Amino acid sequence: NGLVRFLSGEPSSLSLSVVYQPIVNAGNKNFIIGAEVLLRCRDRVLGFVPPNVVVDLSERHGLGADLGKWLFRQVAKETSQLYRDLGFRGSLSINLNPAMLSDSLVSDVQGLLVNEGIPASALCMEITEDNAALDFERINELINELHTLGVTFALDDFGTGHSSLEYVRELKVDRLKVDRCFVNGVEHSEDKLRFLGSIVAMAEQVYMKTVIEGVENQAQWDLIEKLGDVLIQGYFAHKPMPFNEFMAVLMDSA
Ligand code: G
Ligand code: G
Ligand code: MN
Ligand code: NA
Repeated sequence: NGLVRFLSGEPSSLSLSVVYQPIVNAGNKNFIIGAEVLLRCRDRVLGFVPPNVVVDLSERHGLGADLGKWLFRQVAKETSQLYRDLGFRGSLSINLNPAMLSDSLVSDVQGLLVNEGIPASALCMEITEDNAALDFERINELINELHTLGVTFALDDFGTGHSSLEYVRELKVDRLKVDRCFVNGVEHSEDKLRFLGSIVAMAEQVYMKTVIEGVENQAQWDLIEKLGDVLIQGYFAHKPMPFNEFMAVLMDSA
């Protein structure tokens, strides 16, 4: 099928690319600390295909590792350009699919860092319950090994079925990404705001940095800014954008 051909570099009806969504400081919207890398998939016949569909498909057909390698290569090339040409010093967050959380993750990452000449601190790995799959001991070993290099980790989709409190307690991650369902409507609900505030407070207690996702307007921003030293990722700051646009935004904010 198209995915197989694309990943092996042959002509294909499916084409993959990545976009970048900046992550900023709540206290200063112009301070871009990094970006999340998001997969975009287009089929000549079907048009836009949701990234999670392509990720699931690749997992089911044993192509998850190939997709991961493609993603890593893409991100490493572009990250090295940001570091070299723009003096960017932030981090790029990559969503790991289950097949990427394998024993070859550490050597794959090491290879990339050496080949592209980027520091390990330029990479953050986002994981969810789906890919951590309860083998906390094994995942923590991988996290430890990558921490030794300087790579950081984020627990994604926190608060949904994809990432629960147990995962926060067990996994040695650096960032907590609060799912956007907690932000949705927060400007109309004292209850929601208290909930969000308590998540931020909990993360602080266990030395994790919080990323609040899905901030879409000024009212939400103003409330969240007061919750503490948090990071924000959402349409109100920036939508996901192609690499060239991301470079331009970084240059504007520098
Ligand atoms: O960008 P968008 O809102 O369309 O993403 C939809 C879903 O697809 C999100 O849950 C996101 O985490 C997931 N996704 C996007 N890009 C990637 C990727 O590169 N790898 C994996 N595993 N998931 C991704
Ligand atoms: O599951 P994950 O957190 O990896 O996916 C992030 C997804 O959320 C991205 O696909 C991105 O397109 C989407 N997203 C980012 N910011 C916003 C926002 O402010 N509002 C909404 N509705 N979606 C967002
Ligand atoms: Mn994510
Ligand atoms: Na998320």
